[in-house]
Amino acid sequence: MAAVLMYSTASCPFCVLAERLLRARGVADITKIWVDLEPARRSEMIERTGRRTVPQIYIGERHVGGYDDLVVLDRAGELLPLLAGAPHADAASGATL
Ligand SMILES: N[C@@H](CCC(=O)N[C@@H](CS)C(=O)NCC(=O)O)C(=O)O
Repeated sequence: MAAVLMYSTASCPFCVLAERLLRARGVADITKIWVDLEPARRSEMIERTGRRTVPQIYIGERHVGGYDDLVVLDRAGELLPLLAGAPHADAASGATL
């Protein structure tokens, strides 16, 4: 299964929802980065993702986005293959990665 990383804060309902969905899809391990405790990691998140809100979720090398993006991916039937490590089409280039 692909590695899952989530930038989070302790008081973040969307982070709870994202974790719940990932667990429901069989994800056992989520690497959490607590940006409320580590300001440098918040800067890293913003620089890396271009976004300021949490959660910000990575599955493997792919930046999925926040909870709403995760739901879109799930409803499109793309979350499980991504978690399984299957190649995916890059939205920007259309290339299969
Ligand atoms: N549409 C976003 C909403 C995310 C959101 O609003 N997150 C809140 C925390 S639950 C947030 O980051 N607020 C700004 C902040 O904490 O600096 C998503 O689904 O992930």
